[in-house]
Amino acid sequence: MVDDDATRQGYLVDERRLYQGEAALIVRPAGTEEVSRVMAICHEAGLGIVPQGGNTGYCGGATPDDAEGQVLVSLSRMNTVRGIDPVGFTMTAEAGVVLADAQQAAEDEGLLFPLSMGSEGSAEIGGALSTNAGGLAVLRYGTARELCLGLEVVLPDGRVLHGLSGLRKDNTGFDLRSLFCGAEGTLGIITAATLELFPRPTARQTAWLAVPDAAAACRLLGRARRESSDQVTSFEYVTRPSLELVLGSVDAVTDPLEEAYEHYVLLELSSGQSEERLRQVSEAILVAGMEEGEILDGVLAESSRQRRELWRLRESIPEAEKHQGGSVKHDVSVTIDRIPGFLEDAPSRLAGIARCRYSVYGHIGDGNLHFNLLAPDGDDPGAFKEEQGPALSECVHDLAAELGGSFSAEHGVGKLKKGELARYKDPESLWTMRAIKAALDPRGLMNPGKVL
Ligand code: 2HG
Ligand code: ZN
Repeated sequence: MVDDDATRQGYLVDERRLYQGEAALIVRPAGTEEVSRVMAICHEAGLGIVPQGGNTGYCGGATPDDAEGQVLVSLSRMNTVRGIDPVGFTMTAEAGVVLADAQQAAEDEGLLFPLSMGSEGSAEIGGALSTNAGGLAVLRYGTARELCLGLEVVLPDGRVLHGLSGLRKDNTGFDLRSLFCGAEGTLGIITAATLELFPRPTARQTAWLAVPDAAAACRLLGRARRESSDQVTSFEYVTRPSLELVLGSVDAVTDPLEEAYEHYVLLELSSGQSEERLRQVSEAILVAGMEEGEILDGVLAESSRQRRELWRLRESIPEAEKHQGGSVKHDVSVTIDRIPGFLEDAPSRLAGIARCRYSVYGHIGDGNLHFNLLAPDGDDPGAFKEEQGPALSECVHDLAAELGGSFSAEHGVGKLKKGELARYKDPESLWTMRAIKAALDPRGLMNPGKVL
């Protein structure tokens, strides 16, 4: 149990400091049996339960609201890797294992756990699965849900669903594991998972490329996938204003190119081939991309240090936005062919609402844009977010919906985007979600006020 006020505070406020919660109790169970006992007691007493992992989420999904009598269950002490199967390429890890530690455990066995994101030093397996986190290598390896082969879940009344399994083929009815991935703790608590591992790539090639526009970036993505036999691991898009935020506020970073361009791509290929072979493949893509006008300029990393520097430019954008007092964040997805249309239409629509600065970047290889809006220079960021944020967000999300896209590609729903879920999700999907929630958690005790 956590009972001193200073430590409690860390659990009661979310990563983005959007929500300040209250909890009657904060408990840190050490194992599944303890989670089960806590859940059974809360169920009996009718107390709401808020599961929490690394508390790095963007939508307030792990923060209790201020309703009285909620119990916050932190999974962080459950941080054991229960085992690695080097033949079946799987890892069974408890919910509180930090992503970076899971990556390290796989690496120690010569394998790869590919779920990777800026917050991997704090984000935990349980939270990543509960929010179906994405990150920087989804294009090649999939989201958290796609990496999950089996789950152990404590149900709202304390019973344990023993679904840990390394089976790749098991067509025996409903896919329960998918149900809990992305449910954000509203159906039960994930306590452990069996996760898919991969061979470690022996070669990596990383390029920072200036491209004429997003349409050219999308064509280049297709080319890179085709010409490398799908060895593209990451294909990240960065616009000049986002790069400038980083160059202006993050230590020890430099623009890799001499000239300034409006649009960039961070391209990474990886394979089990030799470094020379992958280099040849990468160079052939870059030469063809230049000939076809998809690339204007670029550098191919010459060392792992330079690779890390290029990645730092991309990964530091959220931090650079924080230095500006934060942004009105959007995490939208559309099919890749619609990205250029989205980027073309959005500014003209937003111009009618409020003046703003843009920080647009994201996992364009997954059709996922972080379309973030900052206060105009000199304006108060807090007032901008509060006064202009709702109308700007509605406009961005409406446009994504019109293009058949999603208002939340990877950050989930939590508390922040509950209204959007009700607005944009079709009635039949909402009905199905509510029916599942009512069946598993009829008393509405699991993560009250989140998602639905
Ligand atoms: C990223 O891709 C994260 O860097 C954060 O999803 C995005 O801060 C953001 O808007
Ligand atoms: Zn992202």
